[in-house]
Amino acid sequence: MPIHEHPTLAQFLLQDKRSRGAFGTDLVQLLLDVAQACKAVSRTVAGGSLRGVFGSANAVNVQGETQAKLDVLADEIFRERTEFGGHVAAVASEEQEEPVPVPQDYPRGDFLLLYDPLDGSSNIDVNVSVGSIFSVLRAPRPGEPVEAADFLQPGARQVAAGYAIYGPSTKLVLTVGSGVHGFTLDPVLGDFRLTRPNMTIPAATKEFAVNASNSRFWEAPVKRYVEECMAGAEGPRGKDFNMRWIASMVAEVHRILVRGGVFLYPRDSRPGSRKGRLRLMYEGNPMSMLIEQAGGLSTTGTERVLDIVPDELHQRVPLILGSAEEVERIQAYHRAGPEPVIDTPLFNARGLFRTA
Ligand code: AFP
Repeated sequence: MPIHEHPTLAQFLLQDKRSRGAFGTDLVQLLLDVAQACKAVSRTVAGGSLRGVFGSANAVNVQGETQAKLDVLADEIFRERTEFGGHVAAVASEEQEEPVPVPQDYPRGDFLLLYDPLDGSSNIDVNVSVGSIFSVLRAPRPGEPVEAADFLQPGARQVAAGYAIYGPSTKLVLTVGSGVHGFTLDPVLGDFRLTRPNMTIPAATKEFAVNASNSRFWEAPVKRYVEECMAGAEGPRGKDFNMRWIASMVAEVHRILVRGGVFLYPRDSRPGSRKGRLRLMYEGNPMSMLIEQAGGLSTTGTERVLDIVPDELHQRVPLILGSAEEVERIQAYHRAGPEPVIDTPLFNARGLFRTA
């Protein structure tokens, strides 16, 4: 592959910096440190059962979720690979209750890095794609010691966001505010090489991703949307849809960026999901920046995710994101209020599927 056709991540970022001047070398260096962390996580995940990294760490994180050994390892890798370079003031992780300032003897940088070091952990032991998600904010008081409140910035203030997906190949997808670009890890040379410049999401789609087993807990607008998709060509949408659910958000978002689609993890009536399941700061915000940069939309159902002013670091958020026409439709259903459940032979009034 000629290098100019598939520039490395470093070449691509430096070229963007030189041509647009929208960011400095310090952000380039931070993103290269993040890429190194993703490579190290990729190799650790690939080690799998041969390296004894599967299974539970017999610990519970701030979310109250049992940590996989790889959750803990990936968290350590991200912190060690990013705190030394002098580009961050502090990091915040799904696996850490509080933000972690860089050690006293390291230079303090101007950025705040947030990450979910391993998303989709429940898929690890069954060899399904997992990933890492990251978000970059500016430290509001450069050079000063970081306070937890410094992280509580709306997603619209992100300067960069992205994810790595550890699948049949390891890919890195990121934005620095000028489109979304996909890189593939060259396993021989160890470089991330540009393979999908300017990823864009088709406005229309026939594919939706939702955990349909939660349907009885959904609010009416979401029930209406999913039931209309399930009704297919005979229903109000007049076309058939396909459903996917990988239970690894990174994989769902990657599919949507590659071929379109809509992903829904809405709030529901369960005690732990009344504000949604996914976390705003290091899942919702970075994925929403990517989706919008690629021409899609990302909403809670009633408001733009990137406009949310956070109250706490680990707050959850309802997420509906992807192809613009579908997300706009779902938002319209939320504005319209309760609608009658559609009356077709496939559905009874009580739920998604015929019980007879
Ligand atoms: P884990 O990291 O605990 O596996 O959760 C993954 C996730 O946060 C997101 O990546 C998936 O889309 C979603 O949860 C899956 O949730 P369900 O298991 O409720 O379907």
